[in-house]
Amino acid sequence: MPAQRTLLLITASSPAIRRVRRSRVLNFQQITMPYLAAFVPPKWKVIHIDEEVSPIDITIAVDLVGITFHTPSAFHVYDLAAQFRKRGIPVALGGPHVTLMPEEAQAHADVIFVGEAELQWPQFLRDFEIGRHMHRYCSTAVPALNAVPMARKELYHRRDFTGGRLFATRGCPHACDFCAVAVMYQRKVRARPVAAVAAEYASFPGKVVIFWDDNLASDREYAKALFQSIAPYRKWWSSQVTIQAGKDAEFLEWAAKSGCKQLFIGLESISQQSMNGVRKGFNRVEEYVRVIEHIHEHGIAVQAGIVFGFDQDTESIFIETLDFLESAGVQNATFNILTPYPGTPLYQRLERGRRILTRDWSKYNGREDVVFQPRHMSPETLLEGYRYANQRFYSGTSLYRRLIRSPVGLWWTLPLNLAYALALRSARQDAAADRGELLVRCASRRSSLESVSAINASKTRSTRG
Ligand code: B12
Repeated sequence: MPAQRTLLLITASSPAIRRVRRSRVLNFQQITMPYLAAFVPPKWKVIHIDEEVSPIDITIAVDLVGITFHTPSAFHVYDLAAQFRKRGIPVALGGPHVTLMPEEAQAHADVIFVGEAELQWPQFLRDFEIGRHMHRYCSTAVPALNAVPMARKELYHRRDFTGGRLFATRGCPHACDFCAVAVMYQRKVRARPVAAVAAEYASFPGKVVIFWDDNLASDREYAKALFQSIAPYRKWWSSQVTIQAGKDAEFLEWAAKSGCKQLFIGLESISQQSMNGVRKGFNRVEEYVRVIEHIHEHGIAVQAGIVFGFDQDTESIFIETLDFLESAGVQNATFNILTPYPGTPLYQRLERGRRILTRDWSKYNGREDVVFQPRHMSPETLLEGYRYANQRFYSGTSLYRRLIRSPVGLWWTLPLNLAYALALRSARQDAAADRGELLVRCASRRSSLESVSAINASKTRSTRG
């Protein structure tokens, strides 16, 4: 009988991404490796190292290494791969960056996986066992998800304060030009069978479950059937949807009945021109307030995904966005700096315009660096406006304004906001210490942004008048 082989699966997290994520209270577990492990035949011993939790011992004795990563960790992963390969251990790479940049990744690996790997990963393992694997496995057709296994729970290592995480659907029908998903999944939406998803949902011992779907409301009939079947487990859940879901009363009723406590919605911008400019014109800004109210009426909190730096954004966008979030009583928000991930139409557009400032992928983190030349402001202003938004959102005044306006889920949204405020403060102190600066800069930036906004407001009044 052949000796048992050992496979090391790595969820990569570079120092750059760990720095970015230090202000996040909930550092969510990545599903990918525990899920891919479920496809591995039992004759393999599988070890999973999540770099968010423990460092990698490069001297570990294994037969094969598989690594998943996002763009900001690419260079870090190439270094890791080189160290394993130097020891003669073959390295397989996959994930969004590999799918979007296969030629680059190929140079650093023995084998790469382009696209989804439900069919190719088991095929590769069979090929590897007989010593005849290829160097590139491409998913030529998007896989159906009707018989995929549950992720292996014993391989989750992060303490992310959720009781479980899974996906029900994959893909999104839209083609927003900054989003990697539209390129990776070719806009093909697929769903796992409702019964299989409900069984995985029920199998988590914890009370809080996150659906890591791109858009759980892509197929609203499917979503409603799913909600009906998970309702009896009386857990609480959250997921990502588009604004359209917030208009569908039946969707919201069933979501609420089945334990939905919060929906993450990519509002992206309060500028309609910005939304039109990135092919997300279906986000109708004039509908935002009503949709948010509608979701709140169902007892569901809103987490808004906001992006700054679109071509139509001017300096006033920061203050106007924060004014909006406060007046709409939004409970949570994730702010991002527009980041052109390589392989997306946005990247190609900016590259054609010679506006890409760096190809250092570690700076493609959406939180600490601006990697392109914005149209109506300097990169520094964009970065400081982004910092201002975070600070103001988690300030005592904003917290009061937002949560008093719609006290949905106050018992958990208040502690979560306070935890974020504290985490942000300590991340800011660390970052300022890294840069050898004092914290006073942001305070002075705030007053300068506010005076810009006041000037813009008076300009608007005078043009109207
Ligand atoms: C959930 C999620 C998160 C969660 C958890 C992390 C995670 N990935 O699970 C959180 C909120 C923490 C997060 C953070 C970030 N995310 Co995120 N996230 C997602 C989301 C919505 C789902 C990922 C998922 O679980 N998919 C399900 C699993 C099973 O699929 P998968 O990982 O793609 O793996 C499949 C294949 O890619 C392949 N595969 C992947 N790796 C490997 C490795 C090997 C060896 C093999 C054989 C196969 C293989 O096999 C799998 C089965 O087909 C995706 C959107 C998406 N659909 O991908 C964005 C997405 C991956 N995130 C993205 C980004 C940008 C980020 C952040 C940089 C955001 C930020 N500014 O902080 C950080 C980076 C964090 C990090 N550690 O590097 C981008 C990535 C773009 C890019 N070029 O890298 C995506 C695509 C979103 C988008 N719309 O563009 N994210």
